Amino acid sequence: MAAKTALILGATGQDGAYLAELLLDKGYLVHGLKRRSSSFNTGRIDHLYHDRHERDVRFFLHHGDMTDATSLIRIIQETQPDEIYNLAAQSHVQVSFETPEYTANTDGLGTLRVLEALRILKMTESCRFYQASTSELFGRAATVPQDERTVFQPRSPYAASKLYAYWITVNYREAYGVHASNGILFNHESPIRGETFVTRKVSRAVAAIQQGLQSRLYLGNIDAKRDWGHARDYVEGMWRILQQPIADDYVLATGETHTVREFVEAAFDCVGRRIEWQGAGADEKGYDAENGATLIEIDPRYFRPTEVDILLGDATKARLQLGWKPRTKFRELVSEMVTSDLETVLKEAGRNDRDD
Ligand code: NDP
Ligand code: GDR
Repeated sequence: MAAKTALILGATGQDGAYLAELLLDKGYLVHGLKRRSSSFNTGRIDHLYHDRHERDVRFFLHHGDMTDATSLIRIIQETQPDEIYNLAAQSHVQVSFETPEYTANTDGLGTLRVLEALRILKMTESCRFYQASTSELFGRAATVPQDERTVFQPRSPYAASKLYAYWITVNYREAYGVHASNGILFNHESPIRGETFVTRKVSRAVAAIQQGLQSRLYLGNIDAKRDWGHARDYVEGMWRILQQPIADDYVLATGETHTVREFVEAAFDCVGRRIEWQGAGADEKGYDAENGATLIEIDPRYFRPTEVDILLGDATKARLQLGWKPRTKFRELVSEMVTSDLETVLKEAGRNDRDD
């Protein structure tokens, strides 16, 4: 049987990198969309990339943008994928309050552009479509835990844009018979998570503080609760969703929730430091229990205009229908991230020494 062809939109991001690796392992031909940037943006996938002139090359990158329908139509036409994974997005919730129109254009209309390209190219039957939907859709949901039946109450321009993308995916499934599915994924992290998401910000800071390169970590709302899993486990779920005979929508989650505060404590614990907290609200501080040094301060700049207080997912449907379950436990995730950042910080410090 001929190898399947996949197109990953957002191939340069955290999930794109893990998914490309998974699909290449499964024998797929993988095409990825990357956008033009003034500096290199392929660091996460460079290890997968080989010169086109080498033999047996199965991973290709194409310049395009979710805001540019012409590029999307051209790339889909040229690559003729069996499966499209739409992971491309302005994915930072706080940034979406500052760039709401761009976020809507990329995350919301971008999804429409891809689905419409399938119609224009008469590929509604030949190509399956995965949409990276999010637990942020639940927002201020009244019920905990959240599953596929929980009512959406988005709390940010990001979530509102993803709400449109969710429903347009459902609509193209119902109206045109596209095999189009939503994965409603709860937070998933890894050592290659973007540096401005809270988990990676914390793991990097712990490593830098441990090496004496940073003195403090400034955070926003440390009482927010998230259901954090590992990206490696979640891309496996994305693939399983597209292998189902009938398209459907699935929650992927660990079923455990932790506060940002607990993540911070667990991360410092990885380097043998215990945190004590004093004060409240914006005046709260975290101290090193041993020597009393202030390690964490609250900076209200990181408070969001509207916050999602608690996310906790129920992935029973995915477990029963996809046979999917997350493998990585919270503590293992934190430890893997801190260990990786300790190595990175040491390498960077070594490079700087050489520059001196
Ligand atoms: P990242 O932010 O790491 O990656 C996003 C990807 O989208 C990057 O490749 C980025 O390119 C690309 N991108 C951004 N804007 C555009 C654009 N205008 N045109 C083309 N490409 C663009 O996100 P993750 O990998 O963490 O998440 C993947 C998807 O899953 C996103 O849609 C996110 O919203 C969603 N999601 C993520 C969850 C998580 O916890 N990680 C949970 C639920 C949903 P570049 O590298 O150049 O920035
Ligand atoms: P989130 O992830 O908004 O859940 O979206 P993020 O890590 O940005 O925030 C998680 C929680 O931590 C609180 N927080 C801080 N957040 C950041 N970024 N920086 C801080 O300094 C800080 N201090 C506290 C936040 O207020 C929030 O409550 C992620 C993204 O990957 C989305 O694309 C995805 O859809 C959802 O997860 C599920």
